[in-house]
Amino acid sequence: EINACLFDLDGVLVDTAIYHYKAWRRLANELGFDFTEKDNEKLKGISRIQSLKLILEWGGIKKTSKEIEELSQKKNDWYLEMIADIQPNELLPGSREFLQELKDHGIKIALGSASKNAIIILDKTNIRHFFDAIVDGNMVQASKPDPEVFLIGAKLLNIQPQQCVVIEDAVAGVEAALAGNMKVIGIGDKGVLKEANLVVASLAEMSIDQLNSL
Ligand code: G16
Ligand code: MG
Repeated sequence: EINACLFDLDGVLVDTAIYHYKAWRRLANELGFDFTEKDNEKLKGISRIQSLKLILEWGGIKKTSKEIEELSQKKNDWYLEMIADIQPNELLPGSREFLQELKDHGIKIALGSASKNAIIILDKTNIRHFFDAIVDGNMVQASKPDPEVFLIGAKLLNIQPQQCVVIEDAVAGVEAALAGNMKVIGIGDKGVLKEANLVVASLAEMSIDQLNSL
């Protein structure tokens, strides 16, 4: 039986994945190279610093840790500019409705995001009140595919991992959920999120019944 749902944020509830992509590409371009949307899949769900290290590798560029810190700050400033005016209408299809359906059925709700900007986004899109627990990038030591972010969420909700479903758009996040002994629903492409227990195109396709059939 499923008693809790743990949501990833970027790419699941809100369409912020595109802003991360734009900001990282701007940085790469400034450093004299580019990367593709396919490369970008590898950045989803991993931390800011890890993303930057991977991008620098792609560009064949070496930087000191001080420079890495400055570059990640620069990307984050651009990202914050892009999300400054984010509106509830940038919630992905079905997000608010599915959160409401879970609430109506007494299923606990947690956030499990790698982002350090998660709370800002929950506030601006008016969905923070749905969450019984919020775990974000400021609270974890190890990032996805490590299960830490979801295990902390389950603990805060006081629900066993086996009774949790994670909803994720990233390969790293699907792996994290499975490593934590949780069920996982992928949002996006079946070919990419092969390991998920179920893959749907968006939360608009989700219903409570599907949770218990996993
Ligand atoms: C998100 C994105 C990642 C991003 C990470 C850190 O995680 O998917 O691409 O690198 O947050 O974001 P920030 O720079 O805002 O701390 P999630 O777990 O919500 O998908
Ligand atoms: Mg995501």
